[in-house]
Amino acid sequence: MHRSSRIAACAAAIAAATPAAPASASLVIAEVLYDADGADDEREWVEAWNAGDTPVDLSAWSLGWGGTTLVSGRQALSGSVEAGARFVIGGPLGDAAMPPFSFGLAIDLEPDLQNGGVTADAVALFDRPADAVTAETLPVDVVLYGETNDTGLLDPAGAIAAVDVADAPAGASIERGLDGLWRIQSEPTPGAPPRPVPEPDSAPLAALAIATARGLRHVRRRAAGDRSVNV
Ligand SMILES: [Ca+2]
Ligand SMILES: [Ca+2]
Ligand SMILES: [Ca+2]
Repeated sequence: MHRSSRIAACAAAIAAATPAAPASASLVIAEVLYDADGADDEREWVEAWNAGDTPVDLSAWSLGWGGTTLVSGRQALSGSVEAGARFVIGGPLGDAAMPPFSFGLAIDLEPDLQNGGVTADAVALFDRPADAVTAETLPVDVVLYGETNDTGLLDPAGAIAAVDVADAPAGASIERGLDGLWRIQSEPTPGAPPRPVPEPDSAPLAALAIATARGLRHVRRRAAGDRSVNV
C-alpha cells in the first residue's frame, strides 16, 4: 500500500473508532400534576420532554422536588426517551378523568409532590443519578409554582429562581406551552404535547379601549369648560 494510502486508511480507522461528540441532550420538564382530584398519593406525575435530536438514557438522570430545597424528594429514573418524545413518570394509578395514557416509568413518587401555595414549591430535573444529587446540586431544569420563592430555590444558573406559574387547583396540571411559558392546564395532557395557546379574548380589550377613548373625550370637554378638572 502506498504510504499516503496507509495514512488515509489509518485516519479513517481512528475516525471510525472515535465516537461522535454527543449532541447536547435537551430533556426538560414539560408538565406536572402535583395535586390530583382527591388523594394525591400514587396519582401524581411529571412529564419530561426530549426536545433534542438524540435519545436520552434516563439512568443518568433524576427528579427532585420540594419547598425548602429541590431534593425533599428524589427519584432515580430509568428507561429511554426517544428524540422528540414525551415520557411520564409517576402514578402508578391513572386518572379516569383524563384521556388514556401510559406511564414511561410507573412509580409512586414519595414523599408526595408539594401542593404549592403562598410559598412556592418546585420540581427539578438533574442530569445525574439520584444518589449523586444533593441540596447543593444545580438542576438542569426546574419549575416553580405558587406565589413567592421564599426559600430561595435556585435555577440552573445558580440564581434565585423566578416563580413560573400560579398554584394549580386540584385536578389541573401545570404545563409548559410551546412558547416556553408555564400555564395552569385544566385539561392535562400526560404524554402528549401541550394544546395550542388560546388566542386572548379581544372583546374585553376592545371594550376597554372604547371606554378609555370616551373617558378622555369627556375629560377634555370638561377641561375646556372647567379649568379645575384635574386630568
Ligand atoms: Ca406518593
Ligand atoms: Ca401533591
Ligand atoms: Ca403534556
